Amino acid sequence: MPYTPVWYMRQAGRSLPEYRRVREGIEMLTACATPDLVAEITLQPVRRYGTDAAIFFSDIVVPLRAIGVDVDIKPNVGPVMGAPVRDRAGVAALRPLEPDDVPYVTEAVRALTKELGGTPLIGFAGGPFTLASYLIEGGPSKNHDRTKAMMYGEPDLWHELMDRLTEITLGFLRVQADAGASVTQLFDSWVGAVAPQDYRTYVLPHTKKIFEGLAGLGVPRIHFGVGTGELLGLLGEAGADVVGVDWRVPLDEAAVRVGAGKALQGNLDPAILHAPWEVIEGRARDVLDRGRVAEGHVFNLGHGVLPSTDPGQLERLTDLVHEASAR
Ligand code: 1CP
Repeated sequence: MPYTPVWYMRQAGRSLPEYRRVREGIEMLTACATPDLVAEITLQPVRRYGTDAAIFFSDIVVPLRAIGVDVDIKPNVGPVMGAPVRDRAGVAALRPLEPDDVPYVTEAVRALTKELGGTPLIGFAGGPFTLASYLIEGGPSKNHDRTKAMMYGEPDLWHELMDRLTEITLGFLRVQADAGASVTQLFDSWVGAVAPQDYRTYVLPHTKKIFEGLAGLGVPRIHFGVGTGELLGLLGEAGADVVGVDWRVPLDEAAVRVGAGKALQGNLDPAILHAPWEVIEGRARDVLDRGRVAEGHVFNLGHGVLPSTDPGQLERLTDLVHEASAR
């Protein structure tokens, strides 16, 4: 590529008027199971911004719902479980995901890869800690207290749950890659809540298995979490090709923490998009400069696009990244 590639986590959805229009009156998980709508929403930000990748429109709880978990996405809340998973029976009910469980994913990915031509489609899944937290807490959580109670108090049950989530996640990523997705990203968004020694014991064996399982598919693997400054080395160790960095650690420092042989993705603070353009431009150039230290850089935000973001600023930012990094 003649410039640094750029896309944005959560580039589809909430901040786009064209998204709000097509979603009117349609529940989130219904939208995720409707291939025409999935394809349209996935393409909207690529058309508007000219990003170098599309991210598949879905959600991290889609594979859970597909294997029979009673989960819904409540507007302005997020994923909510009908019955939180807190014991052996709950864990035992989590069966592996088969391609037949998500025919609408295969159909939408196929249509999209055709439509996108040379633009890569990024498939994704939730990381095991993040999925475990939603299942155990029953919904979004600030402190992940029940999750950690199981992790520390019932380690055998914890590892059994993580084993099952690892299989489900691998299944979901395989379906997307088999249908044509050319990149995968594991969003372990909330794993920054655990200390490094606990990541090593309770999470790393599972994320390693996921990246090993993806190795044969020939798609680049991205690994991302929020607040993971102290975990960056471990996220690299888990086996991804690219480590996503939030805005709290500058990319030149992140490159040292992640270690050799990995590319970095990130890491403009999403809130900076609410600042005057001059501020956005200065900070974006700084991200590009620091990213040059890494062995490969994919420009992105440090987390998802905030719903209140002016799409015009993202359009300008995309052009800036292309111009400023042209070689
Ligand atoms: O009705 C709606 O519009 C609901 C809002 C919404 C949307 C647009 C949710 C509910 N999910 C999504 C789509 C989504 N989710 C995408 C599609 C790609 C895109 O928008 O460009 C992706 C990649 C996700 C992944 C996701 N879902 C993550 C990981 C990424 C991240 O932001 O860290 C997480 C943690 C979720 C859970 C979730 N789903 C929805 C919400 C509001 C949340 C977060 C709730 C919480 O704070 O715990």
